Amino acid sequence: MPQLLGLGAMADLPVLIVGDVHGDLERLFSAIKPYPAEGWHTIFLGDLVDGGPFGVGALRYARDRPNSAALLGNHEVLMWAALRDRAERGGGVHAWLGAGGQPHDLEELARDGSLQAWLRRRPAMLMLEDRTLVQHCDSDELGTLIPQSESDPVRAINDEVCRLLAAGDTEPLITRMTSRGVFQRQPHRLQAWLRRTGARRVVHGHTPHRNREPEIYADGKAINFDGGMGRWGRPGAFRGGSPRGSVGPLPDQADDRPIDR
Ligand SMILES: [Mn+2]
Repeated sequence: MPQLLGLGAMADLPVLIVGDVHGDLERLFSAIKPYPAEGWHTIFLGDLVDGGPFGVGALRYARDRPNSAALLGNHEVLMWAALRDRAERGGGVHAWLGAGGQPHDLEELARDGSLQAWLRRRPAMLMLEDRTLVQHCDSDELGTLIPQSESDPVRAINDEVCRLLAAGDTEPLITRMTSRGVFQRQPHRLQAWLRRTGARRVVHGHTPHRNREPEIYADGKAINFDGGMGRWGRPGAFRGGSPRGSVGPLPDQADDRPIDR
């Protein structure tokens, strides 16, 4: 059963993955209802905000749900840039509004210092005990933030993302996290990414699929949990998809071959 490295008691629980919510708290609640918090280790894939009306509510839910971890999505970074530029209504605000940002959510985040402190410490990726790598984007581009020689790329990327967020330097993150479809289009980059991180497979959100179950591809080496669940979503994106395409247990890994390094 897939488990998260180094989480003590939580490691005994099966893993529940929650893909992009985009402010649709109502659909999130109905999709997650069959999975009580005490029975699951829940991992939110990011993009909880923007599109729908309850982005900050979704952030607070992910923060407060027991036995949970929440990853950073590109929309959380866009919102972080909007918060930085809020006083002068600068470029970060315009970019975020264009991506579906909800002004009332920004006001709510601006009033909540402890939520801000939580948000800027979100990891970009996590490695589970079964060597499943969990991240928001279906791309390897965050890897360019750190040297190729780095021995623990997941930790180094998370450290660098944390440093950039604290410094308000969001552009390097936004450009890299907007990238999508890389693993689907360029399987050799997926292979190289798995080799570099020491992962057997990657679980991601970010690019809506239209299946009624999470989309398994590349011979099981990648699983997409963004089923376009949010009814509002990102402007122009597929929306209102099957909640079961976005929320469900992490499948056990059929393939137990050694890591191909
Ligand atoms: Mn995204």
